[in-house]
Amino acid sequence: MKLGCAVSTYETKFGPIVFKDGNIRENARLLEKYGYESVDLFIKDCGDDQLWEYRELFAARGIGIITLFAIYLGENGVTLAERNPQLRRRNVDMVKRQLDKANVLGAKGLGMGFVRGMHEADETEEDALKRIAEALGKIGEYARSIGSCVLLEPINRYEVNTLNSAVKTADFVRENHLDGVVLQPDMFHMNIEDGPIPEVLRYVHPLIGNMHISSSNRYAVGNGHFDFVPVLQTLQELGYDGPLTFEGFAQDAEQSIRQTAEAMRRFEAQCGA
Ligand code: LER
Ligand code: MN
Repeated sequence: MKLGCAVSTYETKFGPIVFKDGNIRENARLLEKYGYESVDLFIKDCGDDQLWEYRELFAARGIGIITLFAIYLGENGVTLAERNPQLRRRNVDMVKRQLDKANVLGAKGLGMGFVRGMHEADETEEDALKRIAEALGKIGEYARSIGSCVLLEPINRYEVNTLNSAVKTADFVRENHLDGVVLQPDMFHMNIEDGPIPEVLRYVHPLIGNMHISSSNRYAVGNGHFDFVPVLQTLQELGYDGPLTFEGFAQDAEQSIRQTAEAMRRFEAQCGA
């Protein structure tokens, strides 16, 4: 089992990032201490030198980078659902530049959360999905050409109004033949939007590129009522050996990563692996 964790390189208030103080040197030390092997990294706009520094800082602790999140794009109104074709083309190019940054970091790929965008009040989700599919077609193709990928995350209805469930998102990727786009299912969102998690994981396989884990209440694993054993058993059956990345709320980040690691190892042992 490969554990990962959501980390911000800058001080942030964005809810579910475990380490939000931007003190990544200390964060990397703690992650190594509790046996974490990777991070999903939330960055601000920065140059290649800075990206190399991040990469080496984590690598020195044996920690790889899986998903690069550039949420500042979304905060600046960059979305793939943009209605103006000229602006949408500009946004596609901006997202492609983030894929270049993901490569500098040695990351698996670029996370696609809020940047996909929303449908507006006078249109349906399907209308916006046509624009998002067209944009992701180009971005996915570019990702493949540089050996990267887009990790598209189903996000619940209270945060965004497109691609809420993992099942719908898998259908969207398959129906639009979005090569270079994989899924980043997040158990917190799946709990709201999908059916039984093991069944849904079977449905979306082999598109899973990274998994976000937390408790059902989005705190450290072990606080809520998710049944992790059948989830882990299913992932094993499917041959998924990618990261299980803790993304959630944490009043005390060290205590939360310790608890999550201990709980996950306990659940893994119960799987009889
Ligand atoms: C947001 O709720 C989330 O789960 C993130 O991974 C996406 O930015
Ligand atoms: Mn997530």
